[in-house]
Amino acid sequence: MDVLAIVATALWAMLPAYVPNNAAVLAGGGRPIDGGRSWGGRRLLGDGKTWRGTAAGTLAGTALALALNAVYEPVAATLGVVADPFPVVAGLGLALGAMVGDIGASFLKRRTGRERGAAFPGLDQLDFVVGALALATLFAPEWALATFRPSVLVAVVVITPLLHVVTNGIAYALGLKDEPW
Ligand code: CTP
Ligand code: K
Ligand code: MG
Repeated sequence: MDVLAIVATALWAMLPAYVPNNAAVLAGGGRPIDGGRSWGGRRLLGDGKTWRGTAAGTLAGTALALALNAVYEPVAATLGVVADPFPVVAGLGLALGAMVGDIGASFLKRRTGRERGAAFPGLDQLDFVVGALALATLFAPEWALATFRPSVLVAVVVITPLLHVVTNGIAYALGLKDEPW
């Protein structure tokens, strides 16, 4: 695979994991997942992790995988994407995994004394990648292992933080997000 195909595959395959966080920002609110409970004097997760945001993010990411499947023939071939269409469970794994990774990061932030909205450089940019890859591999092992070959995995880990910084900066500038991370 040449570099362009590697990058195209990385972006295409991770799109269902990129969208959930943004959908959660737009749809978030309502009952927090931790129900307001604390542990060791700190919130378990905090008010920033809600059932509604998590459900909306998971649905949006899964729906995007199906939408990408619908345009697979012309678009994937044109871009040089080297991946089979998303099995539904792969889309679900990527989307739910992204949400779970982000929730896990909030758990770690609260345990380390960081308030809601505090930055945790590195973790903020990669938490959802780890969750998405883990659940996609669990739910759709054949597809995930064939898609995320080592070169594609390296591209994902390099490109995602850059993309994360840019999209969150835009969301912040548009007033959709309280902090640019
Ligand atoms: N959000 C949500 N449910 C989620 C994830 C995000 O409702 N599972 C919404 C919340 O309104 C949240 C916003 O998206 O405030 C931004 O998400 P994020 O930056 O992840 O949360 P923070 O509020 O910064 O909280 P934390 O410090 O725990 O990351
Ligand atoms: K976050
Ligand atoms: Mg935040």
